[in-house]
Amino acid sequence: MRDWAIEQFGTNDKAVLVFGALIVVLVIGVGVGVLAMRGQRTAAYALTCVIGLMGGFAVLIRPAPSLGKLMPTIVGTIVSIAVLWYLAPRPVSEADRLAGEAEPMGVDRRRFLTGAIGVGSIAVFAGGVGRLLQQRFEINSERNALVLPTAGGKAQALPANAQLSASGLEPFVTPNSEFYRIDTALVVPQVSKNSWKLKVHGLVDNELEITFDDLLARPQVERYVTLSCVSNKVGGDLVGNALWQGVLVKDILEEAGLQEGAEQVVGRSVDGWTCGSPTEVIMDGRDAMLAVAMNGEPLPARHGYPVRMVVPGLYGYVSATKWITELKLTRWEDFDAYWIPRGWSKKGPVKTMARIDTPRNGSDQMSTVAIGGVAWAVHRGISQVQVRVDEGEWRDADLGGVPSNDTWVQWVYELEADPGRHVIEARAFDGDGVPQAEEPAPVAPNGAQGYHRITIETSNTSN
Ligand SMILES: Nc1nc2c(c(=O)[nH]1)N[C@H]1C(S)=C(S)[C@@H](COP(=O)(O)O)O[C@H]1N2
Ligand SMILES: [Mo]
Repeated sequence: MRDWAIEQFGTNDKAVLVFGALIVVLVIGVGVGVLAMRGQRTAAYALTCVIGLMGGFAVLIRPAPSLGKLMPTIVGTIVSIAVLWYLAPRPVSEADRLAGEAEPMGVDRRRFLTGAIGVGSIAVFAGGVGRLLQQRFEINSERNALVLPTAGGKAQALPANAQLSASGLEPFVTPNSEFYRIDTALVVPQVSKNSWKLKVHGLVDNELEITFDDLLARPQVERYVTLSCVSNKVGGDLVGNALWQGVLVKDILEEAGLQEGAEQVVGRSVDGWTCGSPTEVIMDGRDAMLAVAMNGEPLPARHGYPVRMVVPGLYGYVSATKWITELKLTRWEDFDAYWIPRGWSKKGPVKTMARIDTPRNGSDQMSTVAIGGVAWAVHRGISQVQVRVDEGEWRDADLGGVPSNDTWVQWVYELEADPGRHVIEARAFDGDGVPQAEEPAPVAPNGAQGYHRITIETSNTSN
């Protein structure tokens, strides 16, 4: 069902899930009400309690359950029972019946109506106050006030030709507001830098506990890194490129001292989500970092404020822990991170991929038109992008500049085609000259592959 929902709703899956849950609660509420009106009060109470218990159970099987997290369910169930007790019609007493109280239903109905309006108003008021209170816990004001130290060393230069001029290309640096978001959090965690701590433990010589101020006091680097999701389909948009600032994970692990068998670096977030990266990848000299800034600002809450991990060359699900609070060193066999038992590979190196961004699939174009897009093989770099028309010869595209092998590259190919329908395909070669895989594969278990292909209709006159 989860796979179907993600397929249908894509990144709107959370909104659909919340809306669906509200509908289900509403339907159950109507059911409880109908039971109560029919005089089956015991059944109505029982159903309310069962729903409460199911809610409590759902909280308990989440990572890091606590009394605080159980509270909304407990309070909600108690309030539901109280409202039910208050609104449900009382059985007419024998005495009243004998005394000939003529319209028990009429009386009940009036009582029910005023009662329901009263309860409804209180509910709306309480909900409004709750929302206002919730804003007090939002981290935006803290984040807006935060001034980060500038990264030491040389800022990485962006070549002037990183951004090519063809129309329809995405910006080389993805603005934060447009950066894709993928995570399992229904509500964006609000983590204050003041309470934030990173625990480094497991197979290390010295356990570390690092506060946000400790982290900021360490040497910082600033690097452009392209981040992509293993769930990105061929041609998909779950990929973005940003300038990240942070502390190298390698420095921290060296200080902690790696022990024999520390093969996997498990990142854990405040909401219990986990992922595992190969220690050798983190330590091999690439800019794997604990990032505090994204495109010159503190991390946006939805992208992991106050600290997240970014590892060039690994898909997000095995490296990019947002709201990170823990790094644990383990053996591969000793721990499976969140997505592993759900059918995804333990290791997730980013696959080489070319994407066509312009023109749009299915569009009408002039016979002379610029085909363009991006290609990435994060950390291996891109050496070549080629385009072919109607399965003809592969032709080299022109590549833009890059600050390093850790980012995508823009490419453009000037097409001159006869009028008619054309299939355009692109493929990329990584820095070692290895072409991207041709054989299509779905996103699970370790990333989609195959050529991105579009169809356009060209003519000699513009329309
Ligand atoms: N805490 C947490 N971090 C997470 C995830 C998550 O579900 N929870 N998802 C990961 C996945 S699958 C990806 S692709 C990246 C996406 O990062 P972004 O939302 O900043 O683009 O975050 C990673 N970090
Ligand atoms: Mo992902």
